[in-house]
Amino acid sequence: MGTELAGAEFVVVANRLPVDLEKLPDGTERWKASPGGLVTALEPMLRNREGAWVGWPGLADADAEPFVDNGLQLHPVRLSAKEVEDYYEGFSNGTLWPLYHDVVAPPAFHRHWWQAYVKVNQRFAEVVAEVAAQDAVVWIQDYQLQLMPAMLRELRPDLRIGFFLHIPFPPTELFQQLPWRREIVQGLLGADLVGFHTPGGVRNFRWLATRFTEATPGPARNEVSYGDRVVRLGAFPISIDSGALNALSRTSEVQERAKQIRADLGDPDHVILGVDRLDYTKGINVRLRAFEELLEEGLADDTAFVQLATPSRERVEHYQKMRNDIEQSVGRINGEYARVGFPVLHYLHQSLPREELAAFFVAADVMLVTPLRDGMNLVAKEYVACRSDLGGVLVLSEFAGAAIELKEAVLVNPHDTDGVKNALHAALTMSPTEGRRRMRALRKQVLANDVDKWARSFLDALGLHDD
Ligand code: GDG
Repeated sequence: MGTELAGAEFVVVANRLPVDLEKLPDGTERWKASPGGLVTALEPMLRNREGAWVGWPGLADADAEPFVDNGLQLHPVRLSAKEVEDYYEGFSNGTLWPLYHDVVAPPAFHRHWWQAYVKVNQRFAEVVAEVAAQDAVVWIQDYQLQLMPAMLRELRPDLRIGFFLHIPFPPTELFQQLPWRREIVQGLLGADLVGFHTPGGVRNFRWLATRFTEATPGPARNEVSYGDRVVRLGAFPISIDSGALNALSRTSEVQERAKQIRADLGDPDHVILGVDRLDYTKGINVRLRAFEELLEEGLADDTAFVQLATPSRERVEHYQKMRNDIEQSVGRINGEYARVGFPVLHYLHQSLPREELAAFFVAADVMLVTPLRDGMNLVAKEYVACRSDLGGVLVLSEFAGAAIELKEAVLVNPHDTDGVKNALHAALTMSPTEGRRRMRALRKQVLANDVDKWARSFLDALGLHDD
C-alpha cells in the first residue's frame, strides 16, 4: 500500500467504495475487498491514470483516512448512523428505488430523508472537489448521487462530469410524483453526459428536463441545451466480464461442482434456478407461483427449483415483509409437494462465492429471471456466459433492460401468471436443438459486449480516451 495522494486525473464516485470497512469483535477495524463488476471494469483505467475512487466504506460513524491501494486512491466519505438511515435506507432505498422501479412497492416521501440526501450529496461533491486534479474526468454512479453533478460543477467548473444511472429512469408520470423532481433533474443536468441502460430512460429524462427546467432539445438528437452548456444523453447497456466468467465456468472444478450439485439435488430430470438479491423488484414470488401451478397440474414432476436469494437491505421495511411472504410460499410449496429428503424447492438466503454461483449456472436447465422491473439484470447475462455447452434455457422478463439485447431468451410478462407458467413449461420441454440455437445467439451477444466495452463507450462519449 502506498501513501501518496496526488490530484487524480480520473475519479469514480459511487455510494460505496470497492472495499468495505469491517469492525472486528475486538473493536478494531480492517479493510476487506468487495469486488464487483464495476471495479473490475474500471480498475485498469483507474490505475493507469492516477485514479481515485470516492465512496462510503459501508460502516457508519467511521473516521477512515484516505489511502492508496495498488495505485488506486481510495477516499472514504463519512456517514453518520442517522445519515445512513435517512439518506441511504430512507431517500435512496425507501423513496427513489421503488419510485424508479414503476412503484411496484409504494415509495415513501419524507422531507427529513430528502434533507439528508441533499446534505450527503453535497459532502460527496466537496470530497471530489478536493481530490480531482485540474480538468479531471469524474464519473458519478447511480441514484444515490443524482444531485452531485450540479453541486460538483458549482464547486469545480473545470471538471468533465459523467453520470450513469444503474436503475431504470421511470416513466414521466411516475417521476412527477416526486416532490423534489425539479431539483433531481437540475442535479443530473450538471453533468456533461448522463447515461442510462436503455433508450427509454433517455427519452423519459429528456422530456422531463425540458418540462421542469429551462433546458431545450438539441442541437443533436441525444442532447439538450442547458444554460450555456450542452448536456449529452445516451443509452449504454452495462454488461459483465463475460470472458472471465466463461473461462471460470469451463474449469474442471466448476464443472465437477455442477455435477455434484445435481447429484445433491437427487439427480432430478430438470433443475430450475433463480439468483437474485432478495428484492421485491426481482419478481421471486411470480416465479414461485408459476412453479407451484405447474406442480399442481402435474407438469413439473422430478423437477428441483433452487432459489438463491442474497440478503439485502434488511433494515428497510418493504424488504422485511417481502422476505416473510417468500419464505411462507417456500414453506407452503414444499409442505404440499416435497417428499422426506426431497424438497421440490431449495431456498438459500445466503451469499455464495463466485465459483459456487458459476457451478449453479452450469447445473441449471432453466434460469428464471422474472423482475417486475430491472435496470439491466446481470444475472441473465452471467447465466449465458456460463453456458459454453450451449445447454440451458433462459426465461427473461420483458421488464428487464437485458431483454432489449437478449432477444433469443424466452421472454415473459411477469404480471401474467399464465404467461410465466407457459414459458416455464416451454423452457422445460424445449428441444435441445432449439435450446442450442437460442443459447448460441445469446452467447454471441454477451461475449461480444462485455463490461469493458461498456465502460469504454461511456468514457469515449465523455471524452476520456484510453491510451
Ligand atoms: C443494479 C440494477 C443492474 C447475486 N447473488 C450473489 C452474487 N450476486 C451477484 C450477481 C450479479 C449481481 O450480484 C446482481 O446484479 P443484478 O444486475 O442482477 O442486480 P442489482 O444488484 O439489482 O443491480 C440492475 C445492475 O445494478 C448493474 O447496473 O443490472 O438492473 O438493479 O452480478 O451475480 N454474487 C455472488 N454471490 C451471491 O450469492 N458472488
